[in-house]
Amino acid sequence: MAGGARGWLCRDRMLDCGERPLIMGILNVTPDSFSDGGQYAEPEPAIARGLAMAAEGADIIDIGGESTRPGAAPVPEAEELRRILPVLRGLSRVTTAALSVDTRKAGVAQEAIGAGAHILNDVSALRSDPAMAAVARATGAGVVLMHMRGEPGTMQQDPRYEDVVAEVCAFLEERLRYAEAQGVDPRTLAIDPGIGFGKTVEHNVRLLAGLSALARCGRPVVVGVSRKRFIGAITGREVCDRLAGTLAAEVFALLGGAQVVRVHDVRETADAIKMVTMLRREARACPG
Ligand code: HH2
Repeated sequence: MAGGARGWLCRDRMLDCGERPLIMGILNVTPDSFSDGGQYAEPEPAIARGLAMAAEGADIIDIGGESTRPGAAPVPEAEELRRILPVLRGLSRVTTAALSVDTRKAGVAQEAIGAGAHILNDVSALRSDPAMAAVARATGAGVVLMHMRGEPGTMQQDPRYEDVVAEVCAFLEERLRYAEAQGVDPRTLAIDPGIGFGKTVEHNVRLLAGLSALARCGRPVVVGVSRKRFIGAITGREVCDRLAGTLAAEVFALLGGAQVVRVHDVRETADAIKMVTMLRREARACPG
């Protein structure tokens, strides 16, 4: 909303993130995700949930077969594929929403694209698997490069930064340079500060307050705050009761320059975006 990239190339589609922010609906087909773990572990309810999110206004459905919550255990490639492929295949037949796969494994990414995925959402920013950049280059898939300090198993053990905004920016700039050096089309790249990934409550708040620094990188900024722990810490609410805190943080992020929000609650986010887009347009047309 505050400048930034206007388009995001994801294989054969150019997603328009200049007019209004895009909604990335979360579909975790895992038994153990922190918020929706176990709800969509079977293909049928998962496909139904993906379709429902698209009908509610999701532009992108982000399918994850491995939880990255703090302390999560790694999942073998075959198991991750078993979880996500039927859902990707099923959804690609029935929805026009872009499909994203939340994975750090090049083998999973390659198969996922064969099954219809358009976007590789890599929380390790192409660091976990050296073959990931080649998959991105060869397929032209959209890529989310996310900042994470450490690994999900240990990342919340005393994370420290001198200047969290500057350090996250420098990391993402380096990852953009790396991807381009590997031959990945820069138009396919998006960046994400990785809210909750190796960060304290204060770090998350500072990053959201300083988001415009990321938007200056010139690529779409993706932000995922949905129901996360820092919202619980600030509001005193349990995971199932963090919608109001989530929406406030999302709207704040959008006004600060985020162009894609990764959310569980698509319907409510779509309403919030309609309101904020309208008000923002009016404020630009008639400042003061
Ligand atoms: N957060 C989670 C997972 N993937 N990807 C991006 N790009 N940005 C995020 O902030 C992000 C992400 C963690 O949330 P969730 O998927 O709801 O939980 P889990 O990792 O337990 O499956």
